[in-house]
Amino acid sequence: MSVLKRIFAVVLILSMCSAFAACGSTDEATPSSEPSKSSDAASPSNSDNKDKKPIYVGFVQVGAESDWRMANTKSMQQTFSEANGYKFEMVDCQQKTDKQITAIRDFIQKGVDYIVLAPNTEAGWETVLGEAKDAGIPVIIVDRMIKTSDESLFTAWVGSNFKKEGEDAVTALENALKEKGVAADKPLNIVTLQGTMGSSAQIGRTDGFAEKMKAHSNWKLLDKQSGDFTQEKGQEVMESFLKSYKDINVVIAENDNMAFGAVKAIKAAGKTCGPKGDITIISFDAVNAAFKAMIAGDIDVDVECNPLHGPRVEEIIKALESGQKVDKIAYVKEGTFYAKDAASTISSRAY
Ligand code: GZL
Repeated sequence: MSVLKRIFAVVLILSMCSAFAACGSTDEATPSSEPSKSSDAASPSNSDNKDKKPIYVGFVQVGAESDWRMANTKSMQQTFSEANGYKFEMVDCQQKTDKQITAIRDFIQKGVDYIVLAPNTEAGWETVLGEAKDAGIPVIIVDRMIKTSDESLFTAWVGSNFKKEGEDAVTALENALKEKGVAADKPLNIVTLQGTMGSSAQIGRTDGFAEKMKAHSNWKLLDKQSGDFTQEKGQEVMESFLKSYKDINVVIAENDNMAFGAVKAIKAAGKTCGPKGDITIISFDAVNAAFKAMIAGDIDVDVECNPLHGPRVEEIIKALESGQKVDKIAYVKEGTFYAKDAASTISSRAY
């Protein structure tokens, strides 16, 4: 080989080596308990946003059991879009906690940057969240809570105060009865359609209502049974209650879809419900269809449970990405809505 060719070959090899060295320094958004350093100024190729690797978010969703859940899913999908700089994968776990545990392990294998978990029930999370912690993947919990003594297993939780919601339902019932002109000392027979047993939404609402209703010695809880937060099961349970008890005065439905099922069962039994009906219905969630049911005169009051967690979770992730500390626990603000106000309020509702 001539001297000139040798010099050219050496120059070519040296320039190729320096090119490979530059590629190796691109910062991969690797999953870690530390915020990813994708915006690290040291790697000039990342200084421009569009070159940033999308943040990989794995969302372990309860299921698609209710209007509330669909609104929750929509909020997460709209927030963690590709256009917003995310790679977003969601697993619908069909209200099965074991499917959620499997989904978390899959996301660990995939090396996501963040795991967002909407836990179906409170128990059974310590082993799998320990695996996520060992893999250095932050876990953000939304909506319901997990039962654990080790708070290092999750980075942050954002959701509702379910016990307060249950207590608010007692106040809602007191006001609904006043609205109807029912004497405060009239004996009342109450049945409760409970949510998914063992979920913090069910536990909080059931316990919160039961504790605060003790102030009313004339209120009697005839029965409570789970309708699993679905309309179909809510209707089935209400049908069985109507067969067992001839004098039900109040239904506490731990979500709107079970309330919709209860309304169908009550009407099919030839009875009436709502502000002008025999049976008072207090529900939870306050989804759009429930406002329509209040306007139609079927439901008396709705205790809100806000599903729009997407922006709240994004705020947490952005803070973590920039190395800021985040609150371990954050409750969302919620209100109570009465049938008489439903028509004037529905247009302002976000879900
Ligand atoms: C409450 C949420 C509950 C809703 C139901 O935060 O977990 O699950 O009340 C949903 O509608 O199914």
